[in-house]
Parts: sequence; structure tokens; C-alpha cells
Amino acid sequence: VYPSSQRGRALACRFEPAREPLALDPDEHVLASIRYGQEGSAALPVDAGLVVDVPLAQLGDEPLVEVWTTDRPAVTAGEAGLRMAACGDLAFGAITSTEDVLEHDVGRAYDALLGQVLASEHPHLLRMWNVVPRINEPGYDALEGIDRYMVFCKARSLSFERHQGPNFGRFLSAASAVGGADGPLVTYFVSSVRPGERMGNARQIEAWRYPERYGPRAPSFARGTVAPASLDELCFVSGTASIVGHESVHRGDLEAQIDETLRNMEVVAEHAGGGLGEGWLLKVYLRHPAALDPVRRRLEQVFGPGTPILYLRADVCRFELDVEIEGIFYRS
Ligand code: 3EB
Repeated sequence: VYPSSQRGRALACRFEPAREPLALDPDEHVLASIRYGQEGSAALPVDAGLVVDVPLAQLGDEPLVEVWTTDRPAVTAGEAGLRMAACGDLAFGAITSTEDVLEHDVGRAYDALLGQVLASEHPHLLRMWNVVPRINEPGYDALEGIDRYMVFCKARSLSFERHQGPNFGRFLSAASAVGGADGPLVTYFVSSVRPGERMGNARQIEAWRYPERYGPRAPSFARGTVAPASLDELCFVSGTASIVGHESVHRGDLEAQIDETLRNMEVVAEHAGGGLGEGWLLKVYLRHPAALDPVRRRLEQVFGPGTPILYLRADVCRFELDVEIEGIFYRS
């Protein structure tokens, strides 16, 4: 079961109460601490590793910090621009940009990120998280039908292409892209010395092959990544929503969206020999805070009452979708 199996892991994640000092085992070291909507207010461990402030409000319970730990001391580097924490086989990084022109900011952030990471000791991206403020709002003043998520996707895709060539799709990792009310553009990631293995979902077409009606450039992510053996084959399941093929389904029907999302997560997990149940750690993005109770009830049924889950108020990248869920579990 997830929390008790963390000891000795090269990479692990947990959610800890923000108001209490963090208790660490002697052989545990903090790689990164992710704070949600609580900048400055959350207590942090003495050595918090890379601190990433994410402008999304947490829902439910007490404020939690997302803590990523390793089994050896991490070294943090970088002041402005790309900040990193690295140790052994892996690196954790973050880049936060105050926004001027979204398309340029995304291009600049991804160019900086890919330029440094791909040339580093840890060049293989395993997982990326993106927070794009006001993600559902119009992307350009004069262009109908292009929203800010599409602008983000375009700039991200062009940056991947500049750095990895026209077949960059084969290198893409698990990711999430969600939106908040306002605030900076935040991208954070995990990368590794060795490549991961891509996870797929036969119920959905690969996101980088979505047709053009979802924007001039398709989203650049894989349905999941299995980390290499040195990282215990930690499986990162991307942000997953109620999409079949490439179409959003069950618009306006929360319960059906939850079940479709869970079915998609199950198929991705099965790709790695896993399934839904105990052993996961989940993050849930909800458009409407009122969805908290029904979603919580359903996830408790499927994953068991002990599964750590962090709930965030966020705009899912397609305006018609109300819920997105991501998670991790160990394959070995
Ligand atoms: C989807 O399947 C839902 O653009 O990085 C999920 C995970 C989604 C990642 C991204 C978008 C992204 O298309 C949205």
C-alpha cells in the first residue's frame, strides 16, 4: 500500500499537512515541495528541496503540501529561470514565468527547460505538470475558437519540435495541463538518467495526433510514463479526463465523466500491468467545488479509503470537462 511502501524508494511522493513540521525517516531526503494556493503560509521542512508554488486552491480538508522524496541528499541549483534539484538518477525542476504574451512566454519557458534538461545528466523527461492561468479564455483577441490552452499547446509543441525534431512525439512523457484563475505560468517536471517507457490507452488516440479542431498544434504528452527500474518503475499516469477517441463525452454529467475517466486510467494502468485500487496516490482537478463530495465518494469506492488524494480547484483544459485525475503507483 502506497504510504508504507515508500521507505527506501529512489522517488516517492506524499501529501503532508502544511501546518506541521515534516517528519522524515533517516534515509529520506526531500527533493521538492509543491505548495498549492498557500504561498508563504505553509510550514516547510528545514530542507524543503525545490519549493514550487502552484496557483491553484486546494479543496477539502486541511492544507497539504505535495512532498517528493528520495533516498539520498539532493542538490538544488538555479535562482531565476529554471530551478532544479538533482540526486542520483533523477532531477526535479521548475520554471515559473510571469505572463506577458502567453505564446512567447510558453515558448521561452519550454526552450529554457528543454535546452537545459536535454543537455543535462538527466535528459529523459518522465513527467511534466503545467498550470496555465485562465486556460479556457480566448487565446487571441481577433481569432475565434482559439483558446489559451490551444495557444499553450502550439508554443509547447513548437518548442519540442525545435529541440527534438519533427518526430518528437516518440519522446513525450506523461503530463497534465490545467488552469487557475490568475497567477504565473508554472511548469514543473521529473527527469532521469535513463528513459522511461511510454504508457498508452487504446480507448484514446495519442494526444499529439489529435485533429486540428482542438487547435493548430496538438497537445504534447503521453498517457503515462513508466520510470526506469532504478526508480522502481514508478508509473506516472497523466491527467486523465472523460475523453474517448479524441472527443469529450458526458458533457454536464459529472458521475458519467468520473466513470469514463476511471475507465481511461484503468486502461493506461493495465498497459503497465497494473489496475485501479490500493497503492495509488492521486491528484484530482475539479472545475466546481461542489463536485468534491461525489468524486470523493466514488474514488473511495474504487481506490479504498486509505488512498492519499489531493483535491484542487482547477479549470480543465477543455471547457466542457469538469474533472481530471492523475496518479502514480509502483510497478515493482
Ligand atoms: C486530454 O486527454 C485531457 O496538454 O499536457 C491531460 C493531460 C490533458 C495533459 C496536456 C492535457 C494535457 O486531452 C487533457
